[in-house]
Amino acid sequence: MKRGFGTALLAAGLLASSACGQDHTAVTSDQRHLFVVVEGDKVTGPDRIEARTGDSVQIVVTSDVADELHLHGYDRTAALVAGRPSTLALVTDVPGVFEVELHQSGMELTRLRVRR
Ligand SMILES: [Cu+2]
Repeated sequence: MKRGFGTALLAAGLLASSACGQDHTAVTSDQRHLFVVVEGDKVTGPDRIEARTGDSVQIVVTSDVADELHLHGYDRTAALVAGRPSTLALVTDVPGVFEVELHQSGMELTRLRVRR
C-alpha cells in the first residue's frame, strides 16, 4: 500500500520535472515548481529556484506525510496535507537568497534566489 503510493508519487514527480521550465532568467515570469517528498526526503524538484523581483512563483509540494512548508525571509508557510499537492504562491518583491524548508522533517527543500 505504502509502496504503491510512493510509486505513484514518483510517477507524478517525473511528469512534474518535465513540466518545469528551465529558463528563468528572462523578464518577469510566472514560475511553477513541483516537488515530491517521500518520508521526509525530496524525490524530485530543483535545488534552487532563480527568480527576479516581480516574478510570480508557485512552489507546489506533494508529500506522503503531513508537514509544514516554510519560506524563510518572506516568512510564508503552507500546510502540507499527506498525499495532496499544496501550493505556496508569492510575488518575489524582496531580493536575496531564501531557504525553503519542511518543519517536521527539517529538510531544506530548495532555495529561492531573487535578483533585481
Ligand atoms: Cu522554517
